[in-house]
Formats: sequence, structure tokens, C-alpha cells
Amino acid sequence: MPPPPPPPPPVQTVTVEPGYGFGGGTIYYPQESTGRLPVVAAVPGFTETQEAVAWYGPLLARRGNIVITIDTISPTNAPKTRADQALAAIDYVVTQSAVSDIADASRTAVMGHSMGGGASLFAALKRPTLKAIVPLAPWARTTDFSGVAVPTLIVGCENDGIAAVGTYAEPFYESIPATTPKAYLEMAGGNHYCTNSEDPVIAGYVSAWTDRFLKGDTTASSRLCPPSPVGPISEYRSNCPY
Ligand code: 9J3
Repeated sequence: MPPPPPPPPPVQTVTVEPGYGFGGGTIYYPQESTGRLPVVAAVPGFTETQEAVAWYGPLLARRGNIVITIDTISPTNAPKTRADQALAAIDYVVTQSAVSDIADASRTAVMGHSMGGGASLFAALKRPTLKAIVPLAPWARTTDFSGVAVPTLIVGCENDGIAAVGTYAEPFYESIPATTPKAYLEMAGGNHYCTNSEDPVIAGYVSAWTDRFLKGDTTASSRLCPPSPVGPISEYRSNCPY
């Protein structure tokens, strides 16, 4: 028998109070690390709290990232306002937080659910130096994201009745230019909240995407290209190779 794999490194958390340009949140980071770590801001949707994106904190912190899940200043803030708050959260982590000394300001990403997914697309337009975005069941009033040059993994939920994939996620994906690395993962049978609880398929793709584009680990390419969708996936699009 081969030896069991080592346990994943423990994840630490720090609570952030409101007052830094977003509604407060939780920082997740690996207890043991060397060098500076990439930073991910995760944004909830309309009327949601950070609980909606909480599972991505430990998921990505275990893989050597700092994650801040945020509350928005108002639960009804629009996607563009949520984008500003995500960027404020990244700046807080990098410059003022308890983990600023281990945060890498040059490797940052935004992800989020629904209006938080729309926020991640607007954040990419506003700050093209982001290394990756991951919109989850995204919602926004425009479907024109032709200005997005940040590598984008969109996760859609096949039976989403709030942000129907044919109206939102798929046109968003198609509007992103072919010169931008992109992928569209659609979870079979999922409703609007299909991305809000732990799922091994979503975890695998989000991990691969952030490993490849946020951490800059080119060995992660083999987990994305050529596309080989397995599991409860109703559709997968990409513009491999990358
Ligand atoms: O979960 C969401 O952010 C839903 C977006 C939406 O339907 O907003 C309508 C105003």
C-alpha cells in the first residue's frame, strides 16, 4: 500500500470588520506558507451574505491562496458596486490586513455568485491586471463583456431560474474575446444556487483555473486542456489551449 497523502495544511481565519470600502468579511489563509500568496476576493449575490461563497475560502486557502469572502455594504448593492467592493477588499488584504506581509499584490483574482459573478466581470474591466476571475451563476444587466482580457472561468447552473444560463452566463462567455483564456462549465440540473455549496466538480475546475492563471502554475494546464468534462456537467466550452 502506498503511504496515505499528507493532510491538507490547516487553514486559519481572521474576521474583518466593516469600514474599508466593503461590508467586512473573513480572510482564509494557510497556516504554513513560504513566499507571498495570491489573493482572491469572493463576493455574494443579491441579498446574500458571505456565507454564499464561504466554501471557496478553505478550498483555495488549502491550495496556497489568501481568500477574503466579503459582505457587501448593502445586501442590495448592484454588480458594479460589488466590483468596487471586491477590489477594495483585495487592496485591504494587500496593504492593511493581518496577512499583508504574506500577500502578493501582483497576483489577485475576483470570484462571486450571481450579482457577485457580475461583479467579477466588472472588476476585470476596471482592473485588467487581475490574473483570473470566476463568475458563478453570474447576473448583470449587460451581456457585453467584450472588454474582458482577464482569464475567465464561468460556472453556470443548467436549470437556473433566476439567472438563466441562456440569458446571462452563456452570452457573457461568448462576448469575451477569443484572445482571452476562457471556459464555461455548466452543472447539470443545478438551480441558481448550484455553486453555493461544496461540490467536487466545481472544486476541481475552480482549483485548476486558479492554479493555472492566479498562481501561474502551467502544469495545471493538463487539468483544463484538452477539455475532458466528466461528472454532472451539462455543457463545457473553452478556447484551449492555454
Ligand atoms: O442572486 C442574485 O444576485 C440574483 C440577481 C437578480 O436576479 O437580481 C434581480 C434584481
